[in-house]
Amino acid sequence: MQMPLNEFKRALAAGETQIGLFLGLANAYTAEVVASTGFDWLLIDGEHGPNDLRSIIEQLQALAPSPVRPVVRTVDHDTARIKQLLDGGAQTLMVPMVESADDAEQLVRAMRYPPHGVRGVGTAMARAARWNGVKDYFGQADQEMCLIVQIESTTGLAALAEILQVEGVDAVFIGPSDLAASMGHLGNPGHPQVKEAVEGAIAAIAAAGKAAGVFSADPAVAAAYQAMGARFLLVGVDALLLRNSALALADKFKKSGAANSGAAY
Ligand code: 3PY
Ligand code: MG
Repeated sequence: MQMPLNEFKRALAAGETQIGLFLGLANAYTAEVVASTGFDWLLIDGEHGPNDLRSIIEQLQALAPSPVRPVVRTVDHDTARIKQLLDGGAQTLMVPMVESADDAEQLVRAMRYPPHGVRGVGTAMARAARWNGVKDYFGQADQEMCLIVQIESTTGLAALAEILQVEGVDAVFIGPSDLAASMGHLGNPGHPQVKEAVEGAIAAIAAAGKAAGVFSADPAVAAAYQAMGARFLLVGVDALLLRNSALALADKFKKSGAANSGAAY
């Protein structure tokens, strides 16, 4: 069996724009529904979504037959949990709250086998290697890994220039909600100071030749970030799409209230 190629990494390297959606409902069935809707990538959210290793792997399995590119957001920086996700078949990880070049370097090492990193070896148990069925897995695994670090605090923002120098960081995603909180604007990612910080970060990331990503559930804001150079965007959340559609339909008959804007997630 051939090594599965990381098409998301290739698309980012080629400068292609990738439009994506958060999967926060944490199950394979709804992931499969969304996979049929035309998004370029889907973020299986292991940070805030109620996921565990098994539910993440089930979603990767559900998405595998579709051309949509899966990305998994980790709950934290833990090397052992990262190893389990990689063994489960995740090739692109988005890691929250990266605040220094040291953080980023440790994550690069977690995703690579020795001598370039510290990833443990256990391919007989690993879906990633199709249980030793992938030819030359060890020769190809590192190069198919894609690391997206999240900048979402004032500390991370201050360290952005040095984080961008770390070899092995493929892309940088700005988290406006946590960034807003860290700037004293909790719940207001659309605050002008936050938007200005996001715009500055997008420009710095693009100038360093890396792919910049960002989230906004407000289509006008997402389009503006795209126009400024963001190359991979999250433009909504599955749970909010379901809730807002249900609210709107119920409202049509019961006049119960307005849909949630989804500005803060
Ligand atoms: C944030 O906004 O804090 C995120 O992590 C996602 O955009
Ligand atoms: Mg965040």
